[in-house]
Amino acid sequence: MEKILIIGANGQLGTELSAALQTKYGQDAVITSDIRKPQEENAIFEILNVLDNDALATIVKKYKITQIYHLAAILSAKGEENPIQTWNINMNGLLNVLEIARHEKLKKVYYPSSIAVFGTTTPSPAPQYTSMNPSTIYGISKRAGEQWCEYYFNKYGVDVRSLRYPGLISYKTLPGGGTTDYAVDIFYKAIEETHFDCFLSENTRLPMMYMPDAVRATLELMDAPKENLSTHEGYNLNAFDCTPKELYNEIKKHAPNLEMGYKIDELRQSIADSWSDSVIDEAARKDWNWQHEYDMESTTKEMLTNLKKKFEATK
Ligand code: AKB
Repeated sequence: MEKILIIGANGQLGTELSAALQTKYGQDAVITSDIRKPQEENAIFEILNVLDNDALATIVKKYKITQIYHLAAILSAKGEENPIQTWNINMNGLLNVLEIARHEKLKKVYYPSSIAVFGTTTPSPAPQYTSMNPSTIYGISKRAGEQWCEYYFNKYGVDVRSLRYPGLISYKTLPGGGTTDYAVDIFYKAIEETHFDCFLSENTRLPMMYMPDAVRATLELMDAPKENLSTHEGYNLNAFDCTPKELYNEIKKHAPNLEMGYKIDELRQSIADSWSDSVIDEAARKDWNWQHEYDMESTTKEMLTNLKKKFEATK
């Protein structure tokens, strides 16, 4: 029987992945953890700072954990406020997880990577194997993390798997501190207000994905036969790409009162400018049959419908 530990379960991806894993494996099979208690406890929960090796080992032994999903990380823009702390959390957290996986012979580990591994020398669209010179500490730590994953797989046989997520668009939990966050904020403004100031310029194109696709991709990768996987670094993962202007025009079809202005945040603009506009995910499609379901149009419809329901339920 699988026992799954999710580290960083309260975040944007963690809340939805935890729910999906509970549906797949059962309530008792999923142990959620984070540095703070969640607002609502919908699962077995433990306070855990991933930098605390002893606490991590105690939880792994207490629940006889067989798989870890290590999601805790500081994102691209937030990470620039304190690069050394970001490196410490993003890198040493992963090394603690890989070490426990090796010593306790865990069956599988999941490690999220990101389009932040790409940089100004990466061609656009970005191939799976390409030049990478990440410009943020988040990107540098994700790229190094990918390489550590490949290293632990080759040297110690730790079955660690990874995806390079694009910007994730979701309505359940807000992202925090990323460069792609505008693509979530704009939907909240479309429902709650009539004006949105975008911190990226109108033609900044970035890869994006609706959360249900990201969750399904994660589960499918983790279920794929090991012999089919050609890499244990992050797989490129594609759904659609868009600019703020294109997303705004799509939302405006459903929320005609929304107006958008621009208040450019130089840090996040320079990060976005260093990332590839889109990615080539042939390897994911070939190795484990990845197929996205949502494009910009269907993501927009789903986001607006679900956010409306969410706001009505809280009234
Ligand atoms: C960020 O913007 O930092 C994240 C990411 C693309 O990894 N959403």
